[in-house]
Amino acid sequence: MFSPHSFSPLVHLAGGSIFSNETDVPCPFGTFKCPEGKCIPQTSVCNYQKDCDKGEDELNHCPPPECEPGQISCGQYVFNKTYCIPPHYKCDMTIDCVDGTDESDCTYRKCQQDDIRCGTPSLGVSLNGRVAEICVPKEKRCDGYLDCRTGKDEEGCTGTACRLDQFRCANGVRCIDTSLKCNHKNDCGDNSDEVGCSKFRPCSSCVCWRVR
Ligand SMILES: [Ca+2]
Ligand SMILES: [Ca+2]
Ligand SMILES: [Ca+2]
Repeated sequence: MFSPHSFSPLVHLAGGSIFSNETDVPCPFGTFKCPEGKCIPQTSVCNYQKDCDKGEDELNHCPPPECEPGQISCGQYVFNKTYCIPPHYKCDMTIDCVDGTDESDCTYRKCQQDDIRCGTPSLGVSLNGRVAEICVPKEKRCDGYLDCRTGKDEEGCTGTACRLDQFRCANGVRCIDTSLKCNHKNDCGDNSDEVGCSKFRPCSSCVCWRVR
């Protein structure tokens, strides 16, 4: 005879839910069984979100996510750990990638006497037995861009300090995403993001207009 358990998933299905918290019942076709017994849709496996209680749906050889344009990827993908980083996080003496590949194969700048000293990175990299410090050329002081992750080079300067992967508007008020540069829209407010751009926008399926 049937045990009450064998009916359980069907009862749940009839109720409009595929979730079952019983560990000894199979999950309906097309679903994934979490160790705690929960059945989750197959589409929730490797969707970069934890659906099983302990995230087992993301731990079974999921492919790494695609990084946003302009970002670079770490060597190893581990769920819930940093995998995509902006390029300037490479070789900045702070370990960002779970496998540390952003700080491998680096030639660090030797600090010059008149350099700006950024301070010891939060995750200090030991070079030749001493904790190294990142230094940036003095020209980077108050140029509106955060060359030091500590922000030391922009301390006490006027205007907004932008990340290195952003565009800084000429009026110094705003930092915008670089994708907004030359998009024929005045995102800065002073139009500086549209200065020096090509007069013609690239042709796709649209009609090309000459922009005066
Ligand atoms: Ca780094
Ligand atoms: Ca700077
Ligand atoms: Ca724009």
